[in-house]
Amino acid sequence: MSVAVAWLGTSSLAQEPEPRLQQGICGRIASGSAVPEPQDLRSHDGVLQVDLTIYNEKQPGGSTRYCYLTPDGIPSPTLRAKPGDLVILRFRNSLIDLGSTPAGADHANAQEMPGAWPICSSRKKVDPCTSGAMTPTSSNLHFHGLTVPPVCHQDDVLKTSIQPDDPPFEYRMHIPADQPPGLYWYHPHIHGFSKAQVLGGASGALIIEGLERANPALAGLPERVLVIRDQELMNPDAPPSKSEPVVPKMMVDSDGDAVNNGTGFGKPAKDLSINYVPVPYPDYAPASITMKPGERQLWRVLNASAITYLNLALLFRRTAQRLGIVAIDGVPIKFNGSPAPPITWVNHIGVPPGARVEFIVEGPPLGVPALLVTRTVDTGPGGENDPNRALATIVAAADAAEPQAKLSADPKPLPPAALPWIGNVAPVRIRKLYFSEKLSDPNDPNSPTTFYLTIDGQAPKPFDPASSVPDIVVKQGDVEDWIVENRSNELHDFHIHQLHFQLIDWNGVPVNEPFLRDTVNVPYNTGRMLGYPSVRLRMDFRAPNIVGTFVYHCHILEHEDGGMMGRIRVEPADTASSTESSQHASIGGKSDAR
Ligand SMILES: [Cu+2]
Repeated sequence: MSVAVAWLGTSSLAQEPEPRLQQGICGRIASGSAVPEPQDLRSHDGVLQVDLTIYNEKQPGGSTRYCYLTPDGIPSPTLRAKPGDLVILRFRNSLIDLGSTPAGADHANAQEMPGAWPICSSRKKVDPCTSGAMTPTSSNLHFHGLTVPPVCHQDDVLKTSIQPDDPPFEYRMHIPADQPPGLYWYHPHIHGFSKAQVLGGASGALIIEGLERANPALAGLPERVLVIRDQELMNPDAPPSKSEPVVPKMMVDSDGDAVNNGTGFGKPAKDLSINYVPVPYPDYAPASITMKPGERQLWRVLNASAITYLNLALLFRRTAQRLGIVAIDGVPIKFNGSPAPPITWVNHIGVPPGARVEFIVEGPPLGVPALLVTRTVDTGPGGENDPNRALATIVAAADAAEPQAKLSADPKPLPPAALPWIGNVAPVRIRKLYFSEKLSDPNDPNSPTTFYLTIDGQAPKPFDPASSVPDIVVKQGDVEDWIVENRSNELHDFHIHQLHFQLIDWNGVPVNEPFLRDTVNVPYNTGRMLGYPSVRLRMDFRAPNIVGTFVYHCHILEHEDGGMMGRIRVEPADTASSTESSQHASIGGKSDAR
């Protein structure tokens, strides 16, 4: 029995004495292990009550792990609520300043005695709602994808910051009654420190129940939550595996990460893990998942990586199998009047950092070797190396245990959509934004890079956390088209809080994507095109409870931390005007931008 028992929380395994502590407070599972399931915490009588504490811990190699634990020691539980439920999450920050703390310092006391919190009496108490503190030991929570108000104690990340000596901070929010059922997630969002905390492992899944109510074909299916995270390389100095072709000499970027070599092989910028089972470079010894032969399951996959793109495929004897996509970014593809089919069958699916995909898989027949892999992603000449790699072997066994959760066998249909399908709504306005990067020393390709997300026509400047001036003001109730360009030579990953959008055009060419996303790739600039690469997004500001100020940013978190973020204010529907982007304003969806 290994450390994996801490995950399962079943009574039959309770005799195992605190196995997680064998590896420290943010213990992980040995590579090659069975993929454990994060433990579910469900709402009862309309209320989901959770206590979560964030910890960190220095590793012998110098990297830092972060983790969320419940008082019972459950790591990064899957939070499960229904539309309309009340979520009460008491969050405690137990981060320690590892800059000034020797490696190996541990939190054993704080963890075992939840009442005994480190007290720093010299610091003046600051209201976490107005703190805005951005330090390595500050933290907060963002509920990625939820259409909840962007206010303190709900989903504000601009000012909300909880410090290690603060009392437990209560998040209290109602899941909207019309929140689409699907996979969402929670993670820290302190500007400047998001990458360190997420890369260190601070993330967890959040499921809004009822996907089978939107798609009756899912009724009764066993479901499996797979959280794929990236982390610092466990074997940074190892040469590539002998089974790999020879690749160009490894180059590093200004963050010290391996630069994309365009071959699909070579050292990755980061290792990946699947439900905290690492699959490290150079041999990528896969984790394992056991299923009944041929069994249909719903897999809910979250890319909780800080910087790593995924391109998932399921291979049986090296042949890609079909995956039945039913939801993207928490929203069923056939939902709220969208003209999508209820299931779209594909043989691979790209999942940028922050995105989710939910799909039907069929287990392999007995004796057939099967592998969940991520194929290489071309992140551009300035991007990180993201090679082909295995994630998990899929083993068929007649006596395989069922996953812990199963979709309802007898779902009640969801109420009909209250609003017209977004794809049928003409935008009232078109805005153009662009991603760009600048070397601090143009003559030194390894000098630090600054990252910008700019409104077209304005001068690029990194996100200013001290400002309270919104970059964009929109009116609740409106639908707008945003053209997001990429003027840099690496892929970026556009995300906006509080709402979803539909991808309308890709490089100026209409795409047939009758479903919603909250995170989308923006192709990189090769320098050999007439215009800049772009996406056109139909932005849905119709939900009444998104009034307030929040952010949009690149979800490659080192870019977000580096300034690639903007601030948007959604004003109540009855206010006078929103900011005009006059150069590009047009009515009725006719773009003058391309
Ligand atoms: Cu980016």
